[in-house]
Amino acid sequence: MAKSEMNKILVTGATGQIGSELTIALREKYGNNNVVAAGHRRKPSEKLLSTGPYETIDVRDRESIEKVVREYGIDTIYHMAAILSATGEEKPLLCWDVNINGLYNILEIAREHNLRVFHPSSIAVFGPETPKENTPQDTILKPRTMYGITKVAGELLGEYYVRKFNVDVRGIRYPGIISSETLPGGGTTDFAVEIFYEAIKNKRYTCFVREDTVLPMTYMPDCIKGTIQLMEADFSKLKHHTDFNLTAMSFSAKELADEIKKHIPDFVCEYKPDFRQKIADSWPKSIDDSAAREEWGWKPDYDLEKMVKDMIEKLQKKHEAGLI
Ligand code: AKB
Repeated sequence: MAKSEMNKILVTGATGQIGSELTIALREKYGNNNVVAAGHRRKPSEKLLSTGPYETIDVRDRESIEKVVREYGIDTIYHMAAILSATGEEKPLLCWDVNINGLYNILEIAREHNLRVFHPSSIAVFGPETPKENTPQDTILKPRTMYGITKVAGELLGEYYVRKFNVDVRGIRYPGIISSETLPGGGTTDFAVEIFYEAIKNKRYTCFVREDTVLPMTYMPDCIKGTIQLMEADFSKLKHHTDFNLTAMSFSAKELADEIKKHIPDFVCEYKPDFRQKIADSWPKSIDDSAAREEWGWKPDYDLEKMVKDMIEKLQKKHEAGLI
């Protein structure tokens, strides 16, 4: 499909951490009425409701998706609805149901209606046997979490639809995403967002991973930029489709706390690892994203220092306004 024809977008998981900001960015780019936000359980924000159409969709219910696709003449789906790693370990069957059956419904609808699909993958596709430093694009995928298993299966299923049915499916292996608009929920990298809210509100945070836990991360403006950039890339030039490695920075929990302390000197961070430590330990510390750089021009703008400064400025304003 030519770029100019892409103008009716559906975002599932639009009330989530990434979906909420992606929807607004897509509305700004393609026009408010051309981007339908769809949520399920979380309450949509005022901003989401006031800037364009909103629908309730359970991605496990194919009819509920198809109805919206027909009603709005959708041609592109950003399928952001998912159960993340930590919730996935607590509710593995729900994780399989939402992540796999939900994706299957989206792909089948895409095949029948000739739609384009963005489906996020994650660093959770990697496991303990994967090289941890500068993790290659094409490497061992033996995750130990149900979330990781659904993401590997999702990458493969998406690629199957590309090859077998000629469906345009693309995806990025998101690292931890740090953002100031909507709190994440149920992920292992959530500590890297929560720490900011607690530092600003209470000057204290109890972190659920050890201080030496290093993970790859990206700031939301880069995440949004990269996602839209991949979807605008020339499909025929892509060698990979559904599984692009992507990163902007890597740091330990302590390095993050120390950077925050530069802005909030009396901030105190304690470390009390829980079950999420094991998940974090099975993931890479740093990522080789050269395929994304070469195939569609990925280049992040934010490093640790710049991201922390921006996060603190944004959240401090929200705090002063009584919003957090
Ligand atoms: C999680 O922690 O589960 C997610 C992810 C890295 O996919 N943020």
